[in-house]
Amino acid sequence: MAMLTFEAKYRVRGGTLFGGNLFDFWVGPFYVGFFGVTTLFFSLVGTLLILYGAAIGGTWNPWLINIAPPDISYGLGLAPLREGGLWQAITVCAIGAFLSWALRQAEIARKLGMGMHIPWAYGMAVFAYITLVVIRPVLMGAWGHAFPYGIFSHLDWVSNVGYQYLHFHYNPAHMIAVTFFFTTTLALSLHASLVLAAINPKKGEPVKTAEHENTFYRDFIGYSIGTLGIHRLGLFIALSAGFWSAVCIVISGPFWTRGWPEWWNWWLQLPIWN
Ligand code: UQ1
Repeated sequence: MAMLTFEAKYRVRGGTLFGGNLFDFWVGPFYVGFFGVTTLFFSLVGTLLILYGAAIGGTWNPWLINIAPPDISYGLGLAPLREGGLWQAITVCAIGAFLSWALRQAEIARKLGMGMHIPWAYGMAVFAYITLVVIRPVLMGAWGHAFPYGIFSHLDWVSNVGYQYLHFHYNPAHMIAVTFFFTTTLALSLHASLVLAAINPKKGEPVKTAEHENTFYRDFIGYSIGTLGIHRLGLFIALSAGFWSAVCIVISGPFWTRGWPEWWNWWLQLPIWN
């Protein structure tokens, strides 16, 4: 369908989540909507605050720019701008922008009569971020437990927090998360290669369809999950990766304070060894 016919059919007013007709229009290719305006607002303010933080931070080296959360001594209170208050304001802007973006996805999906899979998928990443900068710090009683905004500084934070629990790879939820991450890359590479193989036959051969895709996997492993199924599986394992990442960090501190290798002592303490 030519783009213009396409637009006449799908660029229709109504079905907004919030704001009625007020922001129910497009600017160039982009739908605006109430949440488009709030996304723009929070991203602009947040970006300017980051630039201000960089300007007073002593370096413009992009690797080293660092905007740190308040010291632990501030607890869950507000800190002065230069002592973590900037980090707090930037976090408010980030969460405002991320939630606005998810709601904009939901609004567009609703206008088009689609499912809510995209906002839920994106929302899982937002949930993991909020777990790191809000849920865990609140459970531990200080904003200072959140990670700093900076390329090297956040890597140092990850390394330091990992060593605080001696060997983070022994965290069972981390194990599950990592397994889901790797399985996601495996599934995506299997799926992408299968689709490309089907639609790129030898010169002169007809393009193959889903029947060939199913037959390949039935010949190969005796089972094909199907063209819809592979996307359900993909979404499930990708969301699971994000979910278990959030779990693995939120249990570290609030629910387990010793080294993660020690957690496995439950195995040695099973009564069956007596
Ligand atoms: C698959 O069975 C399938 O259905 C035809 C796909 O859709 C095109 C796929 O991409 C893949 C990878 C499979 C095989 C996957 C499993 C879990 C058996």
